[in-house]
Amino acid sequence: MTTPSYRFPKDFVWGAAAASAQIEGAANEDGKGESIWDRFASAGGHIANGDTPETACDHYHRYEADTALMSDLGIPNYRLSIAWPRVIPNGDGPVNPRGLDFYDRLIDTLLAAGITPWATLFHWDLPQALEDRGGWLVRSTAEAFRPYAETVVKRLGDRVKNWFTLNEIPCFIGKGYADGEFAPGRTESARAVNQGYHHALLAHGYALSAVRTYGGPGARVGLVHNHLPPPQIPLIETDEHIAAARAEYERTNGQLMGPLFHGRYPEAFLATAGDDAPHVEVGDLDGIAQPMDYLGLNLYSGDFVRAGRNGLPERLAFPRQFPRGDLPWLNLTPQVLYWGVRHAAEVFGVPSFYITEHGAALADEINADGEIIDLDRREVMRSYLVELHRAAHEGYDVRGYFAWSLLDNFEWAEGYAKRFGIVHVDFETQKRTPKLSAHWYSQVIRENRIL
Ligand code: GBH
Repeated sequence: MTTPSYRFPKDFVWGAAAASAQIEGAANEDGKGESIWDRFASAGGHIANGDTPETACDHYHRYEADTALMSDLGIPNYRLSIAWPRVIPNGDGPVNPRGLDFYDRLIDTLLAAGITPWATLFHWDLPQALEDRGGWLVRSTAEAFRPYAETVVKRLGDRVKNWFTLNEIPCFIGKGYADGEFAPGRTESARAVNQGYHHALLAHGYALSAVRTYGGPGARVGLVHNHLPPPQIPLIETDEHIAAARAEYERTNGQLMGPLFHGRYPEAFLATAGDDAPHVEVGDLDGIAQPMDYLGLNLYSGDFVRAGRNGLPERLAFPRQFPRGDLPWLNLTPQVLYWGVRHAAEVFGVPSFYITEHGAALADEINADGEIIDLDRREVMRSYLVELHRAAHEGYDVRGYFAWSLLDNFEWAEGYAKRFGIVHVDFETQKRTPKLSAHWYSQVIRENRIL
């Protein structure tokens, strides 16, 4: 007998991920304040089919059953997020004890089921009250994040040991304040947006300090990063195309990864930004560059890049029939799981990683027996995991993978029509049905290898 192939490292962390605004519902219950996504939805015209996060998966009331479901599937780790407006309804005012109590109950329920919680402090649901005072474009929002993070870590830190500060700065700043596709739907100047990026970095540093100060023994913390534009996959793995892809990766990630991992904005970024560069106060970069324990990466799709004419990096357009999921940007490019890790390690010296999200929106169909045989999603997950295995095999310190998402959920501006879950949700009845991908994933976890 030969050794089975595609084994993952011992202690590899397998999990599923979700986010508060996408699953909880109970948008106005138990003292929760309004979030920018509640406002964005009620304003109308921004979200497909007029959908809102008001009820979502009703996880706020169904967390016990959802935990039992995870436990039945053998999912040992769960990445959740805490809703800032549930905990501090006005963003920087008094704490809402009932909001904190919910997370307390949730964490206890998870732990009792043997599931390890991984908590993200901010996954886009900014309190509307803070947006009314300027949102991420003003420094006071980052200042308000500090006491919020401290409150949460003090309350849950005896049981939550794995923390993420912010989810995807390029998304909530870029899409929220530059192109206006996401809440709060603003389209501001480059100068203002760069300042917003800086405030988000600052908030990350404050949250990191909160975990270091109040997290107790064994607490660990990192940021969840994503790439806009998508990570660069060399067209063919030759030295020259790899160099082109790497150069483009460095150029497009320097604004965040420079401050985080080198303690400064890269010269190239400052030269390009010119007068639009952010204003930085003394001490800011020290806080931002405090060492993290790991970097989380959300990786869905990449771009192919080659060394073009003049040796300059050139991004290739995707053919019309290139395989993709149920969203225009969701090009199925498994190599992104390898290159997303390798570029970050090579260019910015990032030492260790979790894949905090990967998954696919697909047009699932329920068969006559009520099953969802999502052969497509399973194949996508499988092919991406092969590339993650390759990264681990080559010695990159990839410690875990979280499937996005546990449940079909409120997919932001796409509403409920785009389904990322490994568990199907009927939004009329709230019935949960694990898809084939969930049953398959459960077996992958059990055997710690790709099947
Ligand atoms: C993640 O965002 C979120 O963390 C999660 O909440 C969400 O549900 C999930 O992924 C699925 O979308 O064509 O170059 O403009 C990922 C959001 C959306 C980021 C698409 C980059 C556009 C690439 N991504 N996106 S581009």
